[in-house]
Amino acid sequence: MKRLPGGILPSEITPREVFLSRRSLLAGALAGGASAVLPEAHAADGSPLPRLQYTVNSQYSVREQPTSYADITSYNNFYEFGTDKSDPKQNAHTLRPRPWSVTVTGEAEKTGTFHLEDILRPHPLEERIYRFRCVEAWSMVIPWVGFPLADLIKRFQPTSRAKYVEFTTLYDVNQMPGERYPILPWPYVEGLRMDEAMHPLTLLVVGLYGSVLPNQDGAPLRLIVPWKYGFKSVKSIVKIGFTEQQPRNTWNVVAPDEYGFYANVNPHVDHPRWSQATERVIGKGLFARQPTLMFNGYANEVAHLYQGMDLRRYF
Ligand SMILES: Nc1nc2c(c(=O)[nH]1)N[C@H]1C(S)=C(S)[C@@H](COP(=O)(O)O)O[C@H]1N2
Ligand SMILES: [Mo]
Repeated sequence: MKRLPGGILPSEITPREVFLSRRSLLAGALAGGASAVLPEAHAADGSPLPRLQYTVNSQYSVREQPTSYADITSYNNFYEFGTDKSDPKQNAHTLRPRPWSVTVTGEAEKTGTFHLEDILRPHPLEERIYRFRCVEAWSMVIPWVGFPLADLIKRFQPTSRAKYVEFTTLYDVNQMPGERYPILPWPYVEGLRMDEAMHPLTLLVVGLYGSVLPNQDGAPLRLIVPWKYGFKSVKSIVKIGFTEQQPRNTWNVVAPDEYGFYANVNPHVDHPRWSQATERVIGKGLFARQPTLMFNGYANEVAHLYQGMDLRRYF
């Protein structure tokens, strides 16, 4: 999709009526910047997804041309809906992303179960265009809409014992039919070290291309850690836990020799079954490959987190 000057996509231009009604809806929030209130209607039936209010964060965005919306929403990994790239788009209509709640547990002053609205309300949304690199050696460039995970973590006041953050996907075989089969140990879980979770690049995402996330991309709330392989970016989160011990993470449990806890994008450490030196660029044809960058191109921002660590051992 073509970008207009100022980084505005043609699809972001809303009819005046829509803009005006949204304005009155969000009047309170607008004074202090747009707040993360998801529109009421959250379609799972293929009708257009509601637009979000957000500011464009160009400081944290790459300059590359984003992958098309069609590719981002039809070439997915979401094993709860099947193992083929085309399965999630076809099957994820059974997920009901509203109403939704998130349980916060563990080593924090404030814990409990919260409506998604209450989780999101204080957080202004930003659009950030990030590189996305899957461990299977393909990549995309994606305009996410979300807010820093760090801002959410601070609200729950983790204690000094909280060394890690664990994220859990919904476990409900009625909404996620793939969970009936032992493809992975369900529910899908992931984790970050606290300093990774607090890094300003780490996002909680609610939208894509300016609209509410489609189910196949992890509605209504998913993680994005742009310097790590895609499997760290857990989808449809229902639980956030603060832990003292390193959490288990699904792909490491399944194949510990192939997938580590850190999963930092690293062209110098190959997967046991394939090279990580280059990547296929989705949307540019089967043969368009480009070199993979250390920490997926975010080395200046994140390399200090791993100073002194042997990245071959902690892969
Ligand atoms: N719950 C859950 N989260 C998940 C996965 C999954 O199968 N289940 N797949 C992961 C993998 S391997 C990748 S590459 C990304 C894909 O995100 P996308 O489909 O939005 O591009 O989601 C990650 N998060
Ligand atoms: Mo992936």
